[in-house]
Amino acid sequence: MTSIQETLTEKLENKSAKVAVLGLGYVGLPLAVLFAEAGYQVTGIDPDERKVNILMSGVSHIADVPTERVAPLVQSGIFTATTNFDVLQEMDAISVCVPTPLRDTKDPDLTYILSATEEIKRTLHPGVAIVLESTTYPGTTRELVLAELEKDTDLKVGEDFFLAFSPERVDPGREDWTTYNTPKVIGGITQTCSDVCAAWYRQTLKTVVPVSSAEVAEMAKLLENTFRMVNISFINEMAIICNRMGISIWEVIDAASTKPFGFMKFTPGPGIGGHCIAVDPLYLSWKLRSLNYNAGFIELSSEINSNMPEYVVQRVQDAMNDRLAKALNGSKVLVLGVAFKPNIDDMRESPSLEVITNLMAKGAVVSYHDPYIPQVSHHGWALESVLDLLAAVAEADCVVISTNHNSYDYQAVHDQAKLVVDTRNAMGKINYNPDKVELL
Ligand code: SAJ
Repeated sequence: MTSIQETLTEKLENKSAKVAVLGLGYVGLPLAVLFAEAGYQVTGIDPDERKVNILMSGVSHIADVPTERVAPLVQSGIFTATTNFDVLQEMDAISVCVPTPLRDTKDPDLTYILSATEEIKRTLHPGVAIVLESTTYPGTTRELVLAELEKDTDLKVGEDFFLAFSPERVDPGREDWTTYNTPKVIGGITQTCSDVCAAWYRQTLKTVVPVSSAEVAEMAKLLENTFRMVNISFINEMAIICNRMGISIWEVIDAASTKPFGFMKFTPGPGIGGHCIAVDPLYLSWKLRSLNYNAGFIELSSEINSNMPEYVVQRVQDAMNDRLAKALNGSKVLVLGVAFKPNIDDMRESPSLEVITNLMAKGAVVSYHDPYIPQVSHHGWALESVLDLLAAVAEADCVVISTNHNSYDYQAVHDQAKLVVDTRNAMGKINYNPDKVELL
């Protein structure tokens, strides 16, 4: 072990190390607060001055991190936030928690990782541990981040600075599994990188799972979320198959779920939203294309999910035709729930938005309601959530349940509606009239 590695490891273990977290979003802020509560002096860095100012006033902008936890850390000075990346020059440990979205072309957008890497490069010095947390394709840490850090410098990875990947596993809103107690995989560019970075994370998180390389850690996260995406697309296709055979997919799932082993329940819906499951697998298939391997299974799964909004609109059109003898064109359709999953206000990649777009394309007069999202603009249209839900339900020719928030009174919606197309089996919770309810 070099003296630099020894000294840094000691500072990380006795908490005298100065820690920086780049990116103060739903991943970075919980981690920054945990580091500070563990006793490190923590500097959160984010280019968004609004976020920094809110935090420096002792207020949290992230629901999972109560203000009551942030305020004392700011008041004591153990946690500070800034937009100034120069502070990296004094840091001993840096956790990079920046977004990795998709471009409109569905290709990875690595601009945030690249700009964070440039700032770290600009301030790189001996004796610093760097952990990338942002979900990305296998090889990013080595081929992109390390390659940039090693340019025009005598500093050596694994000797002077230590670089690892540790996939974030934050599920916003979840209370049982948190940043603290969710096992944390971590893999370094070299063994010494793994050792130093794991020693750092072990001081703060409940369970650290070292793996042999950054690539294993990068791939583990993609396996986790591609597994989920593929299984959701599978159950979506099973829903289409069951509908063609006049069998209730919901009853079939309930029956299959009685198997105590060898089965895992997923439920169909209007598609996949969110910034994880809808995005992460496409990072993998993009990387594989560069290796001249077509990940047919992933591409097909993504295609099935992308087609679900159109399938839902077809089911609406058929239900109105069969049950109301009404054309979709010119009819009033109310969509319930535009968030990408129940009980949250996040509508990134939400399939509900595509359902609305496709309904409008068929000439429907579309309105929506979502208790968490007051207004939406998407692909050339803009709507505000209706204010009087039940009045809107009564006025609509068809109500589409797209995201099944718990706060809805589904019995009241059912009783007021002429026709309900339910993509989430929300009506399964009540004694519904099958003459006016069409389940996916
Ligand atoms: N969905 C279905 N059917 C299902 C499950 C989900 O249609 O059976 C849809 C949801 O409606 C949503 C999308 O898929 O539109 C994604 O849902 P999600 O439950 O996977 O929620 P996310 O996107 O918040 O996923 C996060 C992920 N966490 C991380 O990446 C760290 C994922 O790995 C978790 O498994 C997931 O939360 C979770 O289990 O809640």
